[in-house]
Amino acid sequence: MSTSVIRLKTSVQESILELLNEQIGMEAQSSAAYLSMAAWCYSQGLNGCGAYFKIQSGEERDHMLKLFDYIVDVGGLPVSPAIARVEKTFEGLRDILVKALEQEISITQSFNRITEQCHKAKDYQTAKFLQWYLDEQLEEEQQARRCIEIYDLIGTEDGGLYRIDKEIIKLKTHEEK
Ligand code: OFO
Repeated sequence: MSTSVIRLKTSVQESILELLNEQIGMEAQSSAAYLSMAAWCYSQGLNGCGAYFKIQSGEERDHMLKLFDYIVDVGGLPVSPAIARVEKTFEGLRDILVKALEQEISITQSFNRITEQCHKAKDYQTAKFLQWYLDEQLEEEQQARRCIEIYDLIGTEDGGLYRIDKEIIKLKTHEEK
């Protein structure tokens, strides 16, 4: 007689699992978008920003895997997400920095929505898990805003882009604060 492996019932509602899986897709898309931003920066000689976005891309993948692991832990089935095409050309570094901030804001809004649904479903365990992401988003939005401030404060006159590039990577190496 063959044995089949079945997943036991989970306390996390199917609708919440679906939202978490959608978030996996969002984190993967974010990771891909940041990698594309890194590629563009490197192509412009902006190696500090290239490194900044490459690190950010890795962080987004980590966020994705943390969600993946949680779904496994609660007995659900996580997805391996499909990635939509990402933008490859940008108007300039400031355009990228603004897009990065907008991306982070939409991710924060998404986590707020999922957390709200968890509260409605009385799924306090998942809501507690999501608190880590909300804390992380506070930091990520702050960092994305700081990049734009650095850009605007230094300006692009007199080799400013070179200095902006040097300052932005410091946000990841924690030399700036
Ligand atoms: Fe994972 O979104 Fe930024 O963080």
